Amino acid sequence: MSEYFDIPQIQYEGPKSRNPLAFKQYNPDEVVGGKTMREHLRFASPFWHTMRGTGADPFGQGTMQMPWDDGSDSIDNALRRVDVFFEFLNKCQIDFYCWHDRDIAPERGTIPESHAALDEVVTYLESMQKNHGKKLLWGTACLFAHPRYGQGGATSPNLGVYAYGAAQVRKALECTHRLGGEGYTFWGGREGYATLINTNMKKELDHLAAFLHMAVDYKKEIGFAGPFYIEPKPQEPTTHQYDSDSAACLNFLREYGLMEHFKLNIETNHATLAGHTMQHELRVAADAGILGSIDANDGTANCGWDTDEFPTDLYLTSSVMYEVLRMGGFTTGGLNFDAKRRRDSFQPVDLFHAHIAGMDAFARGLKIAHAIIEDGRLDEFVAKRYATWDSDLGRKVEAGNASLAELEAYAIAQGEPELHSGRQELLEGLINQFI
Ligand code: XUL
Ligand code: CO
Repeated sequence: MSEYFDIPQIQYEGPKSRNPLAFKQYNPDEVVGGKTMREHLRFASPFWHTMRGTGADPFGQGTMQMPWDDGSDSIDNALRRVDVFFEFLNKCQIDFYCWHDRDIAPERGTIPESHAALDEVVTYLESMQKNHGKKLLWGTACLFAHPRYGQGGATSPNLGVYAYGAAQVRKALECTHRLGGEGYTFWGGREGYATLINTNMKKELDHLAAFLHMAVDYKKEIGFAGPFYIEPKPQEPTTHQYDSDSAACLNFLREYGLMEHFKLNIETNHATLAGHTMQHELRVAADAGILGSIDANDGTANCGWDTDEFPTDLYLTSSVMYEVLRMGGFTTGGLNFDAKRRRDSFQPVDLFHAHIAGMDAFARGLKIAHAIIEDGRLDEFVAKRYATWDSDLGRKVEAGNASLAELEAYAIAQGEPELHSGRQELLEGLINQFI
């Protein structure tokens, strides 16, 4: 196989290294808290950004140099992209990847022809995974790029479009299963509305739930054991996306009896668009027992766009890894860099710089989060803050067995409660000791 990148495999050289093509923090086999970094972090690269991202934006054409890509929608070109991608994964020491059906294979004029094109590429991916020891973190179907999905896929007002989407999801699920995918993601890019004036929201949500129930049925039929993920995002491209944040997803899943079949795949820039921190979104999901996987990126503060930047902020990566460690680590999930290089980072080597920066930031975040947990002062403070609940009455309330009258009697007997400081600034300083 010919080489497309004149770059050696990236190695760990330690924090003092000045080699731009070396890891400074990510040392795959180094053990942190009983597991190697590789096992903790489960990095994935997304086919759509890494291989198909052209750098085009609403104001200008693509900028990325991709000498291997002839720009055609031929199968040859699709297979060559797979070669390039696997060389990249190997050289960056990334064990997992993710795809949309339409990133890896071209759409043809009819559904059977598109399925056949996808099968050809998936057959090749299967052999490449085997030869290179790589795994599919998750697959997904793109129900948002083609003009037919302009008004939604599983929430389209048009049954014909809905059926088309069903055909695509059925096939993408089959392919994910064939590739031993660890999970399968639903991101409802256009599952929402542009305006309520022309929208029957109740009908669209009912249709979305029916669609997902059919996907669950199909998953059982083919024996796909991995979880389904919903990826929340509040808007863009829609004005309002139904899966707007973790809490909205939880409500939807509970309302429609889908909780046991789904986890969430949470993305940083989607959290910030929803007006939340990433840590908030992760905590909401983890507390409900459905934090599945992470789309690891970042956005520009105060910019209302999903800029999908590589995550390099240590405060962010530490808080993410704190939540991941707190829930006991990933099972099927991982850290998928749903991130793209800036438009002016147009050379192939920039792909490496971007992934190295993200991987190093998460390796450091892992160590920081682990050290904070080992230190114990933060968790101890939080536990103490709720100490009054470790009493007979506290336990009674928590078990749902107390009454307002009983609490009133307690309040009268106790008098004005003694308050304790929340010590936010002290704790922020404490966290900085580790960063
Ligand atoms: C879009 C986005 C998607 C999903 C998969 O904002 O994050 O790439 O991750 O469809
Ligand atoms: Co994403």
